[in-house]
Amino acid sequence: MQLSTLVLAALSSLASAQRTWVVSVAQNASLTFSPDRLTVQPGEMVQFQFLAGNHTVTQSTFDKPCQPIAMNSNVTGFHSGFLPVAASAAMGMVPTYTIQINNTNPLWLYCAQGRHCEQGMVMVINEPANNPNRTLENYRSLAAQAQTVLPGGTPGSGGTTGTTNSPTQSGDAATPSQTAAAGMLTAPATLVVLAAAGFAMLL
Ligand SMILES: [Cu+2]
Repeated sequence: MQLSTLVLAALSSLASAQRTWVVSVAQNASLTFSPDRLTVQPGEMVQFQFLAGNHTVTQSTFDKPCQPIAMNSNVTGFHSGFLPVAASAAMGMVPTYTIQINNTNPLWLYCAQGRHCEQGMVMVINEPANNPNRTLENYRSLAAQAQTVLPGGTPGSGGTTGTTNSPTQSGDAATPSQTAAAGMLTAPATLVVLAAAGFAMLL
């Protein structure tokens, strides 16, 4: 009895740990993350699927969009680096970058390519519910007046890269994570991020 309860608890925690939200990067070659606002529970994964062009997903603070978070805080943050969409597409794959969310702190994210951030290529995970100033709209407005900084250091830090078989529709679908298990890195405590990069097979 107690044992089966334990097993169930273990199974359900496994299931929630594997839940993966998908964000399409540059869908239809647009300068967008889609969706650009996600609410994610601790333990769940977010997989960025790089569909076109040459982009990154990089963490900033709210107050200094378009700059790596390490420039403006003591948080290391994560940065996917540029993922080789064209090279992957030739192999029928889509490059991915996956992070695990460890708490409900907001994560403000931008693309560090060119002036994409200034042009609005930003998003938020776990937008604060009780702070009318810290909204995605305000972050995007600040970004429009910012200057994009490409992080130094090691690309792919803080996450896991890989590929996936087929791009899923962006939005609310939860899909099994194929890359989560392989490359978990511990993240700064305030951030709560594990990430993985990978590739996915195109249909
Ligand atoms: Cu971009």
